Amino acid sequence: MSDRIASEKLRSKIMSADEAAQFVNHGDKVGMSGFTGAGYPKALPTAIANRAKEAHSAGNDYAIDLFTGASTAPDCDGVLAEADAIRWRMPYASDPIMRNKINSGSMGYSDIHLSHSGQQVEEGFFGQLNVAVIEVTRITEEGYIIPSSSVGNNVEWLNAAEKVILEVNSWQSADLEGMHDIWSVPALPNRIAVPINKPGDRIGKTYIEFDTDKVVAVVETNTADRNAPFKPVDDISKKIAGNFLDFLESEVAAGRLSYDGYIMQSGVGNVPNAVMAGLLESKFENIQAYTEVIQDGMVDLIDAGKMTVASATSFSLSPEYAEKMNNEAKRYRESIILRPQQISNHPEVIRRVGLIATNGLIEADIYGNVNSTNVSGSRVMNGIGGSGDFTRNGYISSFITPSEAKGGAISAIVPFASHIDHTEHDVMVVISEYGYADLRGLAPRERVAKMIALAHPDYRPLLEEYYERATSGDNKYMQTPHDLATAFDFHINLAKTGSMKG
Ligand code: 0RQ
Repeated sequence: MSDRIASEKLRSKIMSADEAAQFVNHGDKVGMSGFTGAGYPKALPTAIANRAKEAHSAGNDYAIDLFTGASTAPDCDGVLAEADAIRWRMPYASDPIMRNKINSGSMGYSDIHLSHSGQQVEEGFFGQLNVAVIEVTRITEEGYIIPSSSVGNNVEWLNAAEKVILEVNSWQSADLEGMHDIWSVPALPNRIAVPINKPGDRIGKTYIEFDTDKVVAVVETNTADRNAPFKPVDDISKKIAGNFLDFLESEVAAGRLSYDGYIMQSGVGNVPNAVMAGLLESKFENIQAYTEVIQDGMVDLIDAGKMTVASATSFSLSPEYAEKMNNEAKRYRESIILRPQQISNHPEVIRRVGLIATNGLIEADIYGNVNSTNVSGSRVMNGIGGSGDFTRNGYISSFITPSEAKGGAISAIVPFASHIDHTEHDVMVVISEYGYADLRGLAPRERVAKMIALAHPDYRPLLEEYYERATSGDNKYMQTPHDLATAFDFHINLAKTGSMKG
């Protein structure tokens, strides 16, 4: 038995994952830990998937509604989706099997701002949460928990659920203890200000207190987080990173930023990781992060002495860096803070610290509306995640993207975004390998040439032709000119011919 369970009371609840899964019934709403491949339960998802398969082969219904912090991994979202064990899911998912189920219509998906998700469940927007399944590093003598490699919505799920199942994962470094900062947002109407003024402020406890009488099972595991490796930094990503740095330099030249005053938020993905590699070589020092995920590039910045503090809710590391974090968590906990996602993504704190938000996109239109979620307006990629929390509330919002996807068949700059997550009112700077478009202070028509200059040269004439049409003929309104009859020709071409070029 693991020496990580100090509570006598909870030791008596230790059982196998299959036994624990008997507490999860058809129709239950289940809140699991987990955020971008870190800190998700490793044993219960497979045990629940097996229950579903058995029920289905006996001709019975079995499906749960699944709530998490954000995406998980193949051995959580993947196994559950493959077994058709999920009816509905929130607030973010990136697993390919699950994506297919969602896009084929066999699974429901509510794509929700990550900062909203926990409070909406606690307030009962989705009904009663039945079970919380939470991975932990250690259980204290009082039965309180030390979270593992993510905090996510754990506090909210533990508060809201009727029953709690804990997975104690001895693969997670015991030295993670001390890295977490747990502070709960009081329920309405008793809200108070979140007392964080700087990314490095610690305001809470290193463990989560909850009603331990709700614990029905404790399951022991020893399994790695399944983090995926990042793609190597290619030429296009390097150019995007260079253009992003040019933009930061222009803010320094304008007197709005100093070389030691950059506070970063960075989305997950290959391009954001490349930007961080670019920062390693830059003049920026004492960088701070108030963000939601810590990826390899941030660990490199900490190691190089370029980043002093990183506040987030989770890790999203390659397997190599996850191993490194596990071995050296004691050192890293000096400069890394993991908070509940309601705090890491809190609009009030984001606005106060004055960070520069940088996220990826699927497409942006010539006026600066951004689609982060739905390919051709209807096929979900991952979800909005925290991009809305940071874009809307950051001091400056920026988006980074290659000008094309799928070998040139898709342009990232389109006449009219086919789905809009971040409106022209929120989007300030867009960056591709061809430069950056600073949209601040520009009326919609003044943005067009800057946005078209970000597109691949093959697409620029098509975009110019569209704008010409939008500002001529019967199209007489000039605030945000559109030619509605052809506004989605790029997407229609893609569907018909496999290329937006037609
Ligand atoms: O797919 O690898 O199969 O070719 O999307 O694209 O260029 O590697 O870029 O990793 O930064 O992801 C918007 C998806 C960009 C991401 C998105 C395809 C492309 C490739 C990945 P392949 P890249 P990135 C913090 C903030 C929303 C959530 C968010 C995202 C794959 O940034 O999910 O910002 N953002 N959260 O080919 C079809 C297009 C495409 C396209 C890219 N127009 N059409 N496919 N792709 N553009 C994190 C959290 O909140 C948790």
